[in-house]
Amino acid sequence: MSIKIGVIGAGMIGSDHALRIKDTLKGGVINGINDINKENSKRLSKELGGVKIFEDPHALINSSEVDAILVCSIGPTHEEFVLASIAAGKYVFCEKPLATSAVACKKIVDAEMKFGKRLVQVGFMRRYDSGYQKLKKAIESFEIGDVLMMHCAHRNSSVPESYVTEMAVSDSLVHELDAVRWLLKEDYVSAQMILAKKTKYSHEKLHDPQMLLLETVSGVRIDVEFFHNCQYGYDIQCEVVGSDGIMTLPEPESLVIRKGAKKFTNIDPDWKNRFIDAYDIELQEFLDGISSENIKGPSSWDGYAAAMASDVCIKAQKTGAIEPFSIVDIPDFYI
Ligand code: ISE
Repeated sequence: MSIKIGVIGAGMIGSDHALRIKDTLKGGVINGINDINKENSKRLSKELGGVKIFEDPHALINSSEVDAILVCSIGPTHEEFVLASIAAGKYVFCEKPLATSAVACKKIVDAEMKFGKRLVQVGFMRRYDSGYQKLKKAIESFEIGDVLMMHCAHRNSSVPESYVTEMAVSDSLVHELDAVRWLLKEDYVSAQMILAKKTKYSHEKLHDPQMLLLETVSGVRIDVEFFHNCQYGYDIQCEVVGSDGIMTLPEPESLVIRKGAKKFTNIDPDWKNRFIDAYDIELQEFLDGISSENIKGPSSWDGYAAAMASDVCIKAQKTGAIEPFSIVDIPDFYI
């Protein structure tokens, strides 16, 4: 029997997820949607063949017509909707960030532990990307010896005026903060943020580009360039430097074109396409986790760890100093 899903947030990623459940994945059916923007709800309802629109997100969460919730609304709303889903005893897939502060994520962790079983999966889809998985496997088998450093880049062609300096961390950099911690199986001890020379393509409220320098418990150093108006496309880079060699995240497959005295490959400007397979796999795993009552994907604790890291990075943005992390032990519940 199909799992009945309610989707909160019918914008870009919410619509994509709903349509992949309808058209590509197995075991789920969208039974209700909600969006603060009525036009979005109407459009998505139509694309899904007339799915019921709920005016009130809490009515959707508590409806007997849905078994599980996808939270795809804007970041500041996540805490409220994830907590309400846990209170209703419903499985919930929450897009990143789990919440916009570590304090809010900790409330989710506490509520889930109190409930007594994992209900939450966080949308850190890079963990499902085949390139990142190859890197992880190679790191774990010491293919290049001990990891010493990593160089990462996260570039968007452009972002809207609503995208401000802090969001560059909580909305974008949060992917690296999770992916690097997952790849290395280590927490961070310090972060320093460097605001680079500002591009002429950025707007007043976004300092762009920026650089982050992280250090892990064992002393691995990671630099991340994040650049939100790079103009040329959506580009994610990750190079791992080890004691015995270097490994690079594979580029997405792309035709090599020879034309007009040039040889080139295209770079997709849309971030939704870069990890399209990973999105499919993470959501299928969520549906399968519900069926087997065993949610295995990125947990509330992972969302909390990423939010603690985001908070430190946002502080470091303001102070320009090397900011320390507090080390928090992971509860057995999440091991
Ligand atoms: C966007 O909001 C995302 O969610 C993407 O995953 C991220 O890589 C991008 O930088 C954000 O703008």
